[in-house]
Amino acid sequence: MRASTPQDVAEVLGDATAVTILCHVRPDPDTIGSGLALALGLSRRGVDVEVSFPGSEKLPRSLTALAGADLVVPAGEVVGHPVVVSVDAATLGRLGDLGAVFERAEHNIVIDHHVSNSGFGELNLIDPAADCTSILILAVLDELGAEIDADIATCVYAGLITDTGSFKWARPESLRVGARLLDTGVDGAAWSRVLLDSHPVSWLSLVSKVLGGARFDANACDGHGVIYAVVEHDMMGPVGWADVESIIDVLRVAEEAEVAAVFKETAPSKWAVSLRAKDKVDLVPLAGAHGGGGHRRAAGYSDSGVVGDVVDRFLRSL
Ligand SMILES: [Mn+2]
Repeated sequence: MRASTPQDVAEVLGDATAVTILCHVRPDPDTIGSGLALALGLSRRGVDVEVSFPGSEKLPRSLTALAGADLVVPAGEVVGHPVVVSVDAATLGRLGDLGAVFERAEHNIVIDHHVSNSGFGELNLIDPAADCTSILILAVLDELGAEIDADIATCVYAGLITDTGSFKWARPESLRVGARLLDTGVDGAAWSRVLLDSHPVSWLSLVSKVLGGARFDANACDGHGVIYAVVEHDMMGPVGWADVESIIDVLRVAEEAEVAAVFKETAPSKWAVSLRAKDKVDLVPLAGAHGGGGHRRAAGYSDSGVVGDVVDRFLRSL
């Protein structure tokens, strides 16, 4: 795979008249922020743009207030333009049914920052040194000469603050970009609250139930310790999946555990497993052994079956 540069991508997008932008399944603020920032930049050049993500779920409420959210179309209504861009998806599988739209494009482009991304596009702008995909989108927009106003900057900022955990593990470049974005007029305090610090009251009782059932295994992972918890489908009640995604951030504070895992039953017997590590364990091969991927300290995979088997398969693989 030849690595593509922001210039390479800008060259193709600069000539495009219609572009489809695909975000990953169960979209997070980085994939949606990336998609919308690029969509806004392109539509202002007169490009016909559609943004979508696989599945029938709605866009999480916290993301609907981003500028450009009106450019999102349901997966079933995607036209599939000649140029298709995948943003923040580590594999073609993360695009679900929309993977077919990606594959049949005249030109397809992958923009991502997951180290496990093998490069499944014709152009592959993949930079594991970037804290988020949206920072790579900003580089492409700069190459296109797009004006980065507060609307576009807010979309980029959404990916930046969430993928760096409010800049907790941000690299210097991310802080410089963050300052540049805030200078355009992004309301950083409001978006931090909306994207990172807001959950319904029902989330609190779900978290208390899930954490109450958490298990700690001090011997797992060569004695580094693992903590894990399970969110069964019927426990979720009114809590949406986007709120469930953040439970791992509560669980991973356990200081005796190097690795934290949350098993989320997204549909009966269908599981999404989120993994976090501190500094000793590389999660990429661990998630990879289960068909998933991600980053060294944050990764995930899918599994199916009864909860006991899914958890056992995980524990045996450590
Ligand atoms: Mn990301």
